[in-house]
Amino acid sequence: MKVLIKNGCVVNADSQVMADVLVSDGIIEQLAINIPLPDGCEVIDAQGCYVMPGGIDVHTHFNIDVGIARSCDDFFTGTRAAACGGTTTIIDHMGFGPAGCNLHHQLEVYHGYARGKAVIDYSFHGVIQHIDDAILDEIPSLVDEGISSFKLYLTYLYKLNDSEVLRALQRLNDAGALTTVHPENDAVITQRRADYLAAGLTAPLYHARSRPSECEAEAVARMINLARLSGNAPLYIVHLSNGLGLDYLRLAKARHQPVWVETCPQYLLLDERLYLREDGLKFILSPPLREASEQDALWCGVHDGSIDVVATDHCTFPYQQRLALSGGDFSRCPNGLPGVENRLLLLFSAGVMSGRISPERFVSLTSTLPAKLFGLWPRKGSIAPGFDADVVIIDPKASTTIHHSELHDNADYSPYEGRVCQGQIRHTLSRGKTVWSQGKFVGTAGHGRFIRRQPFDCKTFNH
Ligand code: DUC
Ligand code: ZN
Ligand code: ZN
Ligand code: ZN
Repeated sequence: MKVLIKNGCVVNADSQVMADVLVSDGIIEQLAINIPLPDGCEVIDAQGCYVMPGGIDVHTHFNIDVGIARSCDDFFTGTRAAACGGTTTIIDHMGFGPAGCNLHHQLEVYHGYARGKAVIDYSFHGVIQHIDDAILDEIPSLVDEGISSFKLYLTYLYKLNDSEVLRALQRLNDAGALTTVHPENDAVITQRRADYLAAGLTAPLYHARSRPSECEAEAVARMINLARLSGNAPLYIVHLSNGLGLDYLRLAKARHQPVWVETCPQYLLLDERLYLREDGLKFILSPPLREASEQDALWCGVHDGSIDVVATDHCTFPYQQRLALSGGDFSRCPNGLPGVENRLLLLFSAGVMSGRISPERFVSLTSTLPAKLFGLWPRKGSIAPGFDADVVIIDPKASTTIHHSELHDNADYSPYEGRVCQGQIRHTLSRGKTVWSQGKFVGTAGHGRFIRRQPFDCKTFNH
């Protein structure tokens, strides 16, 4: 089966050329000017559009049980929404199992969640929910099974203490895995939340007040130092929301430490004044939305290269469920925002179309660097011969207004409702198969495959 994408501007992380792209059996076969049309070949006209590597969203939480609720996008609705927004691979976080649950069991459960349901390709991050010899001994065989990154939490029920973090960093590094971390200082949160609740201050704004920027930045700096003490273990900071944390990361990068950092559209585009709205519960996530000035600091990092990846942290709890569970009390509201369908368009509009970043940098942030960091390279993350034909076609001249009624996730709202974006996701191909075209989802459950990821390799980077 062949597909020819004609007349587009093909963008990779390091180049931009006017060229046609020939796809054969799901793989990119050729990239050249004026490729002759083979017999029986499907043609996609990309005149006036960017042809880019499909998005890779390395931060989702489908189906996750957070104790008080389960996120309501599963591997069908979650990957369907991703596909409609131009994302062709997701890496989901395996949820917490029961106390004492082992990593292999977690993996088996997640294969069961995704198999036959996913519309696009997928993988999982391991989650280290407690530390003992048995868990640490399991890590190498999970890496062999294609799970080459593991998340540590410094807060929530499964938080690790510093000595546990040191043990995990060491073993993950030895096994060729990348450590990722949710950095927030749990003691600060516990103290402040108790103080606000005791004073009867339960409105959504106090969610943000109970987890200030310093609480996140302190944990970022601590993790940088613990990684350095663990044989310079590679470290990936998820969902950075503030400039102070970014300054600590810049310092570590200047000292050639192997650290990388992700931010998310919500931290670039939304701010804490939303907590004052009557529907402020819609915006409860952790870390919380910050003061508007933090957005400038993050955009600066997106522009100057000190922020490496933009992912979503997609984690869907409907507004009606938030209201019912919390009764308006932030401390009883499940945390997380939906957004997997809007990541590319939001960053394209506010980044590329507003002149803050180049199309090449957009590709690096949304696809190429995620592929390299998380062991999907050299199979995904570029439009080049031999790579999977995961492609998104974006029309920069059309505009899109975000309305939840037109999205494909299982939420009952969008945090970006009514936002006008310059650009439109015209077409998404997953391994050569059209999954989104001209405003219609045309993918199928079960087309998506589990991708066995390569071990982390520091030599891919200039550290
Ligand atoms: N933060 C959220 O808001 N939701 C999911 C997990 C997380 O770290
Ligand atoms: Zn288990
Ligand atoms: Zn997190
Ligand atoms: Zn998360």
